[in-house]
Amino acid sequence: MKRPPRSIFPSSFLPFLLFALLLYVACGGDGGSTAGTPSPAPSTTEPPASGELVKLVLHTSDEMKYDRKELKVRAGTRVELTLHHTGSMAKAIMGHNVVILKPGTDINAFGQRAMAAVDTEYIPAGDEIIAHTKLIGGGESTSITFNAPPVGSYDFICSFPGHYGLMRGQFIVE
Ligand SMILES: [Cu+2]
Repeated sequence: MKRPPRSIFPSSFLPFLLFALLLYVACGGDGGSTAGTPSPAPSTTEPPASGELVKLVLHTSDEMKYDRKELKVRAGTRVELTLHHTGSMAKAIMGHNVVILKPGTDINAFGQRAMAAVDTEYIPAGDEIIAHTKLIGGGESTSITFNAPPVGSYDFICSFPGHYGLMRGQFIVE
């Protein structure tokens, strides 16, 4: 009959051993990934609630205009909207975004409030917005993904100060 041998280490040795092991793992015992623990991919593109993913693209430049006046999707689709700014002017001078507004929104009133919302890059507080991209400058691109709203016609604008008069179009769901 064997009895387990009595530990040859003093009991205070065990915490030290665990600490050394942790240190080894933390320092990249697997061969040195410096990026830390792998993080999941950005969750901006959740799986569609229903229907297919439809990709829409808008281009802008150093002029105050979009290359399209109309965007069209079918009801029930998930929409990926990408905005490209092909100009070279800085965001603070010629920034652009896309803001899709609920039906019945007073664009002028919204645009005036947007102008004052400097801290949130011209996205005012309120409930008129269905979806919006972030504000970008020349050479940048940005995408958003959202579920198409119900059948209808929705205004979209650029909410950068002074742009909504020219930068606007219709987002149509049919
Ligand atoms: Cu703009």
